Parts: sequence; structure tokens; C-alpha cells
Amino acid sequence: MRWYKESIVYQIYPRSFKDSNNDGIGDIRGIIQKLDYLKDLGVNTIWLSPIYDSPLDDMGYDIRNYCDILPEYGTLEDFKEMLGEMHKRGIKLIMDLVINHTSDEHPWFLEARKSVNSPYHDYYIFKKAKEGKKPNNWKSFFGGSAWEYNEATDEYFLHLFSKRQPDLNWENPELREEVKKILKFWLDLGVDGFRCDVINLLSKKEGLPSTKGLPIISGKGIYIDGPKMHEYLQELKKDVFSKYDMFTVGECVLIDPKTALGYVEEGIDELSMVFHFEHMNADCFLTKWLPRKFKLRRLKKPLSKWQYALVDKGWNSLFLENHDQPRSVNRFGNLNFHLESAKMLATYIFSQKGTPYIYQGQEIGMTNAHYTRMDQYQDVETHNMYKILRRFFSHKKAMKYVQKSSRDNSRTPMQWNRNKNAGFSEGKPWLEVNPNYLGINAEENLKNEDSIFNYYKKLIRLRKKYPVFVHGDYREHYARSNKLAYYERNYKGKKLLIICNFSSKKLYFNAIYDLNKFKLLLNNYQEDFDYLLPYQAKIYLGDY
Ligand code: ISL
Ligand code: CA
Repeated sequence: MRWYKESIVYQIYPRSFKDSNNDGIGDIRGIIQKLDYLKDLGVNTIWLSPIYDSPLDDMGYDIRNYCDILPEYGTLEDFKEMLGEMHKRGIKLIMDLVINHTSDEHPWFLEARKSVNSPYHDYYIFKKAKEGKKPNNWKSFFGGSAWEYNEATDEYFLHLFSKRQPDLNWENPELREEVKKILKFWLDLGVDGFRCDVINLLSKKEGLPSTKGLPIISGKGIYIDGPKMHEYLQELKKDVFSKYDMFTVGECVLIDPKTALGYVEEGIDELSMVFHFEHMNADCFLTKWLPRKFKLRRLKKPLSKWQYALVDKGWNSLFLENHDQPRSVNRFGNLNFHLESAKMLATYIFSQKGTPYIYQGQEIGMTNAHYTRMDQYQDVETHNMYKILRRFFSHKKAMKYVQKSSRDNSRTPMQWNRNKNAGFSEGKPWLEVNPNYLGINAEENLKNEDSIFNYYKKLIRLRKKYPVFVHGDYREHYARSNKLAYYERNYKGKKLLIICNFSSKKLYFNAIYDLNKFKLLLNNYQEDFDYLLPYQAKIYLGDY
């Protein structure tokens, strides 16, 4: 049995989690203070977003030194103490591993860009202009061209994210050796695995040909799941991963189940599991910057597809939120039924087959930020996209997009209590606190038996108690319904029924099974009728 299958992961975005010294920035000692809170919730694994030394152009996803901690967050000593405190509580730690690109302030890049003769020049992807133009038509995930001019060598360098995040050249064997050293450094300190940032972008097709078709999506096979992906991952597996008791989750953009199985299928095991984003299109087209109305089918369809496709062969990761996504209760729930819909979403995602992930604040139903001025936003992608949107729209309209889609929606400081700045910090927070903290905060949640936090706690307990949550198969009912989500799980004579009403009205439905023969394990309402109340969710357990 691979332990990651029983993991319940909590993602910490350290800058916004807890500030221990009141400089307005979350830090490692802040995390240590809150470990008992996480232990109480019941999670057994923490994924920590980057805490490495960084100029913070992309909030830490631009690394300047892979083997040191950003002073604002603490020291390596603090880190070791934190890891020890986690392990003492039976909590494992997986680190964010950003190896597709570095910061433009990484010493490798500073050297690389000086001269074509630098030994580091080949660590990155430089190319001459093509007939006076950029080397090819590739676009950055953050908008605009993926190429930036470098005067000293009269070349362009590739950046699939911000221009301060140059892509590494994985073709270079020395670079790969350096990366392995970094992995071993952290694993030898005792970390339990990695969440591998945009891992399916490592390999770029030889010659870097222009793509044909829609930007980004047309990069499939060229710089998305490129030709040497398996070669690189097999090498990491052989030289590093296989030598430790660890797990990896690969963040994979634009991936389908078939390609994912190529990485995760048991026997191949290049990665333990992947994050895909297909269900994140339930309220948008391809990217969150092209919003459309949320429809339940658009959420269920891709998730079911992944459930069926990976059954018995691979392993899914289950998430509705992370630091790049707006809050799920705004997107898929309903703020008029805040409590009910937040709990229902938890029920829906947590009971599927795979490893569940909770993003900080999700367990108390935190909501989008909704700032009114651009200077309140900090995220580089948000500012890039705002500029692009302004070419087409008025400020007012562009702001509407930003409010809906900005990554800062989920990066606002964690709401701990009713004190100043939600108890996150006594200093001025680096990103403004959501004013709704008086109503939505951890302290109130802990006090109240019926809170979202306590509901998550119950769900986690059930998951630990009944193996059918972990190992059961998945069978969907009413796949075409835009109101009802209904699936079952079966394992060793036990059957679970998971039934959720995604609408704000009463919902009558045919239960398929005789519910009198089942035990109601969990219900997000006190009431239990033969129809569902708005956003009601129930889990039944029975035999078969
Ligand atoms: O959020 C996105 C754009 O709206 C996604 O495309 C996101 O950029 C993509 O999922 C990759 O994300 C990861 O790598 C980025 C970093 O900015 C994100 O925070 C990280 O999760 C570059 O390192
Ligand atoms: Ca601090």
C-alpha cells in the first residue's frame, strides 16, 4: 500500500498563512504555531508553497536559491524545527518544486545571460532573432510573448511564465545533475515528497518550432508533454525518487487522462499522481480569463472521466482550490447558502477516489477578495492580464474580469479570528485581508459544532474509518443532471452513496436504492427528507 493513497493534504500558502513577527508577511514560525490547528482538522500531509530565497516576482515561484529560505519566512534552522514539529504530530511535508524555470536573479541566469561562452549559458533556452523577429510564436501563460530580449548576447531567452522566470534547458545533462542535488538536499533533510510545479513543461521539442492554432493549447507535444518528458522523469526516478520513501504530485497543465497514465500508471511510477485542471473549466473556457456560466455537468463530466480512466491503474488527486484559483464557494457554490454549499462541495470532492487536497481557508469557507482598485492586487499574472484586457475593454469591465479571476482571490491572509487583520498579523498585511473575516474565521468555526471546519473534520474521520472511501470503485448516476451529483463507491461488501444538490431549490430525485437499508453517515443539514434541501449533501453507507 502506497501511503499517499491515505494522505489528506493541506496546502499552505506561507505568505498568507500566519505572521509570527508582525511584519505583515506569513512565515515559518507562524506555521509552527498553527500545526495543532491542522492536526485537529485531521490532515496528515502538508504541501508547502515555495519558501525558497526569491525576489518574489511570482511570489516565490521564481527561485533565486533552491537551498535556502527567504529571510522574510525564516531560516533553515526554523525550517528544520518546523519539519520536526510536523513529524512529531504524524504530519508529512511535501515541498513545492519549481524546476521548469528559475528567477532571473538566480546566479546561473546572471552568468548565463552575460555571454554565450559562459558555462551556464546552456542552462537556459537562448535563441537568436529570426528574420528580425522573436524566435517563434510561443506565448507566455501569463499573457504576451514567451520571449524576452537579452542585450549582452543579442539573443532572446524563453520564459513560459513571467519574463523574470527564464525556462531551464533540460537538454543539458549538467543542469539535470544540479537539479538532482537540490532534490537530495531537501529529501536528506527529511521532507516526504514534492509537488512538482508545471512538470509537464520540462521538455521542449527540438528546434523549438512555432505552434499552429490557439496559443498555449497548440503547444501540446511541443512544449506541453514534450518528446523527452519520460526520459527526464525516468532519470529523476532512477537517481532520486526511487531512493526515498516519498511521493510526488505533478502539476500538469492541459493534460488528459491518457497522457497522465503515461506518468502515473502503476509500474511506470514516474509520478505518484498528477493535478489536472479539466474541471476548472466548469465556469470558463480553457482559461479562467474567459469566464462562462457555471454548469454542474461541466464539473462532473471531467471529474468522472478521470475517475473512470484511472481506476485500478493510477491514482487521482482531488481538489477544488489552490493558490492559482478563485475560491470554490464563489465559483461552484452559492454565497446565499454559504455554509451549506461549502460543506456540499467538500462532500462532493472528498468522497471520490483519490487523494484529497484542502487549500488553506477552504476548510472555513473563505471567499474571493473582490478588491476595487488595481493597486490592491499584487499578483503578476493579474497585472499582465489587466493590461491585455484594457486593450479591448474599459477599466470598469476589465476590473470585473480581474475581480472574478485574479489569483489573489485565494491569496488573501488566512482568517484566524475577529482581531485586527483577522489575527493574521498585527502589522500591515502584504495583501489586504478580506473584510468578511468578522463572520468567516477559524475561531468561530472551532467554537461552532455545525461549522464548515467541523464538517471537514467529520469527513476526514469517516475517510480514515471506512476503507471504502479510499479504495472503493466509482460509479456515477444521473451524469446528465445539472442539479444533482450522485455517485457510489463499492469495496469489500460496503457501498457508499454520495448525493449532492447543486441547486438553490428543493430537489426531488429517485434514490435508486432503498435508503431505509442504508445508514446516513453524514448530512450537511439537521433535516433529512426524501427530497434534498438547497445545497444539501448526504453520504449513506450500506452493504451490497
Ligand atoms: O494560474 C494559471 C494561470 O491563470 C495557471 O495557468 C498556472 O500558471 C499554471 O497552473 C502553473 O502554475 C504554477 O506555475 C506558475 C506559478 O505562477 C503558479 O503559482 C504555479 O502554481 C509558474 O511557476
Ligand atoms: Ca512575518
